[in-house]
Amino acid sequence: MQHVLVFDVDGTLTASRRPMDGAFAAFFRQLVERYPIYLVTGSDWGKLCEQVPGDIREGVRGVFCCSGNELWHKGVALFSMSHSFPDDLSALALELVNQSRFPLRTGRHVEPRTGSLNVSVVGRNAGLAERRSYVRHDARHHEREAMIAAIEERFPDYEAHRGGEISIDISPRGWNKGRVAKELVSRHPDAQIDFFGDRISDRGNDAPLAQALREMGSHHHVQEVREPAETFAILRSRYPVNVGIQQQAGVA
Ligand code: M1P
Repeated sequence: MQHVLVFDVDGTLTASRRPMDGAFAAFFRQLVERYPIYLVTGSDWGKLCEQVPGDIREGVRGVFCCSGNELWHKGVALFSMSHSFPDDLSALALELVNQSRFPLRTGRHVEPRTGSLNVSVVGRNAGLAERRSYVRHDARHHEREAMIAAIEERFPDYEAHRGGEISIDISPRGWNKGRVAKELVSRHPDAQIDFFGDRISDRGNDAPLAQALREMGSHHHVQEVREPAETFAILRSRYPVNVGIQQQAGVA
């Protein structure tokens, strides 16, 4: 059975908002030549380009951005599903940001994206140290969980998920990564889809895609990882792509 490999980006292929590791990228290039591969990120295309090398972006079959609300192929947007969010939803998001007892604000707290709103108390301009500090705060106070509950209670037609480390993604109910499953299955009806994500448990934004694939058939495989190094290790053991290269080079 053909395998189609599908990857979340932040936390799965790269550290949050960081470029892909060089050794991992070298291995991944070989994988791209052998398997149909898709990337599925909550981020937009611009941020994805800062993280994933150009030849990998060109080589994959598709990149779903903004939680599946955009599909890109070779640098061209094939579809884009926008939504106009109610002003009072954006106002509530800002109110929750302002109510937080976390002391730092770096700016860009409510970022509109195609079909989703990204909300972050520390702000999208946070550097690494500010990010780490917010991650500790959130782990201690479960702040994002409380924000998600407040948003979904007041706006039941919308859903919210923890984004990566410091934010939540809000979208109209059903406009989540789960919709990607249908598109993948219609493109590869007889394949086994192997999905790797770091935010599958606890209402993470990879959960809807994991759930949709599980519902579509037990032959699909969902793998939760803790970090890119774990993804790399699993891929190396499951898809030993450099065997052919070693053989070509005369290595026994
Ligand atoms: O792709 C995963 C997430 O990456 C970022 O998360 P954070 O800044 O919270 O670590 C955001 O772009 C988020 O929207 C996205 O889902």
